[in-house]
Formats: sequence, structure tokens, C-alpha cells
Amino acid sequence: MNKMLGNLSLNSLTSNLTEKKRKQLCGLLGNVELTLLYKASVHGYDASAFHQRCDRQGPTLLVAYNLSGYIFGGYTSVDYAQSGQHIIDEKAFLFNVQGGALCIKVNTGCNARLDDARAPNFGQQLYFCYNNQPVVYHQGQNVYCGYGGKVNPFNFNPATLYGNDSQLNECEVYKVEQKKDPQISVKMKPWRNVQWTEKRRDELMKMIRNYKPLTTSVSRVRILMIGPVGAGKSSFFNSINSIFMGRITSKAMSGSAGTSLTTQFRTYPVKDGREGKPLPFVLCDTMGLEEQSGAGLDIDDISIILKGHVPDRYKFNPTTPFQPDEQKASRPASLQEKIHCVVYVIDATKISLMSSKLEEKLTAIRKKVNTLGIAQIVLMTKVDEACPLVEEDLQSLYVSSYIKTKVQEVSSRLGVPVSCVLPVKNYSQELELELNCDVLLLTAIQQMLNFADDYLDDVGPVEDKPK
Ligand SMILES: Nc1nc2c(ncn2[C@@H]2O[C@H](COP(=O)(O)OP(=O)(O)OP(=O)(O)O)[C@@H](O)[C@H]2O)c(=O)[nH]1
Ligand SMILES: [Mg+2]
Repeated sequence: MNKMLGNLSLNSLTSNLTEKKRKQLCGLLGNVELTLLYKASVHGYDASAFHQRCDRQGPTLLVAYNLSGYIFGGYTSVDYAQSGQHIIDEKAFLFNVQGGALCIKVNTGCNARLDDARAPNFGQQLYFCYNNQPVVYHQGQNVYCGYGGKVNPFNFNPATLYGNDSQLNECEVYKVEQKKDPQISVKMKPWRNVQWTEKRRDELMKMIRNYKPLTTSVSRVRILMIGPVGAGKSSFFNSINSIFMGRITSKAMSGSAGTSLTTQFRTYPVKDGREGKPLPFVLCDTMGLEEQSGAGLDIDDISIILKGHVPDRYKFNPTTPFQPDEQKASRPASLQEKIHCVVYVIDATKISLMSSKLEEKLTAIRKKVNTLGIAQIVLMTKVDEACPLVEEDLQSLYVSSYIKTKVQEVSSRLGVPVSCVLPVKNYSQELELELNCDVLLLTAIQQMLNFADDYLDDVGPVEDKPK
């Protein structure tokens, strides 16, 4: 029996979603509240009934139910307004909640919807309440994008999305609003202690400067950053470099693109100031992971990087893994050249959206890293985007129950302990350094150095034998 949700009712409308399905949907959207605006079985399947209740309501989630029991639909962050425009919406996605949650993100955002007076559509590919009837209609042809040719805004298979059953028995539209974190206004005990002071920042910088790897044969610890496209790997290096340079720097290219912006393997030393000495660590930046095989960073490449065989500026080729120089590969790299700590860089706003394919890739990588005994940490980026209160004040980070749930979620999805998940905010649009950002970023580096030491402690004595 479906447990109906009383708290979702408005104008005595009752949602068809069970608590479980609602949670799954909220998992795709972040810390949000859903308010039911429109219910076709009550208001009718007419486009005019839909527009009367759903226009100019901000972000909305459309949930359709078909006769085969599929619960599916789409999210748009842009208002319905009958503007006649092709809507650009990079946040739009199609979904179903069949067992797990399937989420098909919009390819480029371009023509995520045609915003006309008719019933709602996604990418002019999927029309709900088509012709004012309880049906969904799939337009299979490529549609005109309006920005350079024919492309489908969404790649999906109607059989997977809704079992190819176009007959609906319900269609609901929810208003999606960011939830305020009520517990945060009360002075809560933080779940991790951070001293947000200049003294602490200086202390951390000093500790990092004076750090010496546990093994004498290693002068600088090599930290490898791995993570999905756009997670903030390059930005993390830029942020750390900025702190030590005393100004915002952007040496590594960062930004957003459909596929990985970083295409080379880069090893970045960080200097202690403009004329300063190199610090005792190197950040290794990689190409982003993609869910499809044959795209993005390849697991074979990672394996060779870990063993220390890939040179700086090596250009990744997703279709052919790196072929190390035979002579070089025949002898094992020295401990100095190997990776001593692996950092999984994960975007806090995308944890629930991570596909099972990407999760599988990360599990395979973790297995590989585990067999080599290398220390592992998760860097959870974009905490500012994930939680509006953190965006307002970074010091709210460890009192935000939402961030805590995200840390727990990433810990369980990647199989790393909660204590190994480090939330940070990278420098992204700022023009000046900011104390709270620095403290978090430096704490993350310090933790990485500690973890690298654990690894060196483990393997060092064996590898250092000739000495
Ligand atoms: N608000 C916010 N934006 C961030 C943060 N970290 C990164 N960004 C932004 O996210 C986008 C992607 O960041 P990158 O550093 O290029 O990501 P990447 O992991 O190197 O991506 P690829 O090289 O494409 O795989 C950029 O526009 C950054 O400015 C963060 O902590 N907060
Ligand atoms: Mg990058």
C-alpha cells in the first residue's frame, strides 16, 4: 500500500508519491522542499489547466505515472511562461524512480524545453499530457536545437525511461524550493572542530612548509587528484597555489565544458611565495572521469600513473591507454616517482546524481588503489553551492546538517570512512583570498600529507632498503 504524504498537500491535493519515492527524488535535487501545484486527475489534462497552476513558479518537477507502474518525468529550473522560446536550462534532467533512481541530464542545456502554450515538453522530445490527453508522446527524430544544428537535448531510451507505455494515469507538477536548515539558526555544536582564525591559518601554513616526508628518499609527496568532469580538481590546485602565492592564481585551466577541460596529466609543484622554495608536495591533475567506457580518464591510465610511469604533460587519449616506454616500464619506478596519496574529488551538489556506471568506475579505481596500499581521501568540493547557508557563511559548514548528510552519502557511495571526507570550497569567482576558505583548504592539504606519511610508513622501509 502506498503511504500518502499529508505534508505534500496544498489546496487539499494529495501527492501520489510514497515517502520513499519522494526521498529518491529529493536526492536528485539537493536539500529541497516539494509543493504540489498541479494534479492532472484533479485539474484535468488540458494544457490551460497546467499553465494556470504551473506558470511563473520557478523550478518545477514534473512526475508522471503510467499504466505499467513507471514513475518518471523531468525537472526544469526555469519557469514555465508560455514565452514561445527555446529554454536554455543546464540543470534540466529526465528521471525515473524504478527501484533506484535513473537521471538523464540535459546534454548542453540548449533547448531543454520549448516554452509554449501547449502541454509541457522536455527537449521537444518528450511531451506530457500530449494533445490534452493522459498520454506521453515521444518524438524520436533529432530536433532542431537553435544553436547549431540538430541535436537531441536528452539521450534516453523510452523503454528504460517508462517501459514504452505512453498511457498515463496521473501527472503531477511540484514546485521545488531550497529548504532552509532550521537547526542551523540555533547555535549547534559543530560536528567537527575548526578554528576559523588567522592564527590557525598561519599555523597550518607553517606545518605544511616544514613538513618532511617520512621516508628520506622522497623529497616531495605526490598527491593524485581523480574525479568526475568539472568536480574541481584543477580549481583545488589553483586554490592551494593561490594561498601560498598570497593572491588568486589560475595556473591550471578550470571552467566548465561537457567533457573534461583538463586533457593532460599535469604535475604541479607549489612554491612558497613568488620567489619561495617549492613546498614538500606535488599536486597531480588528471582528466575528468566520465561514465561511458572509452571516454574520459581510463582506469588503465590511472594504474600506470599510480606506479609513477606517466610523465608530466602526457596527453590522455581515452581510446588508447598510455604505453610506457618499454625500458622504463620494465623497472619499477622509484618510491619518489610514485603516487603517495589519492584524492577523489567529488562535487557536493552531484553526489546523488552520480550514475551507477560512474560509481562502478570509482569502485574499480578504489580496488586498484587499495591493492597498492595507497592512502585515499575524498575532497568534497562546492559546499557553497550545495547549501545556501554555507554560501552565506562558510563557518556554518560543520553545523549544517545537510552537509553532514552529504558527507555521509559520499562516504557510503565510495566506501571510505566519514573521517576521510574533507569538505572544501575552492576559489572560483573570488578576486581576493578569504580566511575561512584558506583554513579549510589548508586543513585538507595537511590531512593529505598525514595520509601520505601513513603510506610511506607502510612501504618506506621496504623500498628504502638499498640505503
Ligand atoms: N562555487 C564553487 N565552484 C567551484 C568549486 N570548485 C570548482 N568550482 C567551479 O567548477 C568548475 C569546474 O572546475 P574545474 O576545477 O575546472 O574542474 P575539474 O575537476 O578540473 O574538471 P575537468 O578538468 O574538466 O575534469 C569551474 O567553473 C570552477 O570555478 C567550489 O568549491 N565552489
Ligand atoms: Mg581540470
